[in-house]
Amino acid sequence: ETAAFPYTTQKPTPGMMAYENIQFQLIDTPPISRQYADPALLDLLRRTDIVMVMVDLLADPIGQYEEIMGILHDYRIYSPQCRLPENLPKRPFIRKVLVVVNKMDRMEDQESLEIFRELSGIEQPCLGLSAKTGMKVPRLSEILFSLAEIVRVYTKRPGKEADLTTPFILSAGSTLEELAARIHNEFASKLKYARIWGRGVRDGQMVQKNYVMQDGNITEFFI
Ligand SMILES: Nc1nc2c(ncn2[C@@H]2O[C@H](COP(=O)(O)OP(=O)(O)OP(=O)(O)O)[C@@H](O)[C@H]2O)c(=O)[nH]1
Ligand SMILES: [Mg+2]
Repeated sequence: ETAAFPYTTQKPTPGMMAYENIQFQLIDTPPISRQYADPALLDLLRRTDIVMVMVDLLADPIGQYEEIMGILHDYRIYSPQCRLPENLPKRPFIRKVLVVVNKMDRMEDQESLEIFRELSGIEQPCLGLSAKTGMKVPRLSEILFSLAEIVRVYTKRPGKEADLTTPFILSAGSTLEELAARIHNEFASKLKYARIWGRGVRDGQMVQKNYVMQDGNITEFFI
């Protein structure tokens, strides 16, 4: 739901964003500001994978960015790029932050975005887009995919085709053994080797349990 007046979004509202054959769950939230930052909402942010900070290019984006980051810091939510204060009373919540600068409707706005980047000294990943014209909106799902640090892998039976519509999602760096364990605990202990197709391997290359799965790999298990 959108409207020209503020406080349209009153409670966290989930939605999905497609990226190739997977979907990200996005949660649209009410705004936060120095006047009103709902502690329950900040608690939700502490538990998300990626915090997307939306700022409006046409309404003091640097002020908005600094205000939001300040509130996140008050709740001990820090992006991996931030230097942590030395005297934190409790453990910090390190959360990836993506800053999205919206309302880049015109070509000239590119320059304003550069000024925003320079003057804010922003260290987090930052994407300028226009929800209105759709400019750079497809880039958003690509950036979310790379920030998520996940790989999509597929399994097949010998002599059969893999089902490429329903990948297993693993965190980047996961091994063949971890994929096997995801399918069945017992499977991981019985696993002898696998054949792999896709990025970084010869077609049907034999690999061991410690092989690090790559995005798009197709796997045939041998037990
Ligand atoms: N020019 C322009 N206007 C936009 C763009 N995206 C959103 N808007 C307008 O900005 C206004 C606010 O949009 P919302 O989606 O309600 O913004 P919000 O931040 O969710 O606002 P609240 O839910 O009220 O906190 C609406 O009038 C939108 O039409 C854009 O890319 N360019
Ligand atoms: Mg809203």
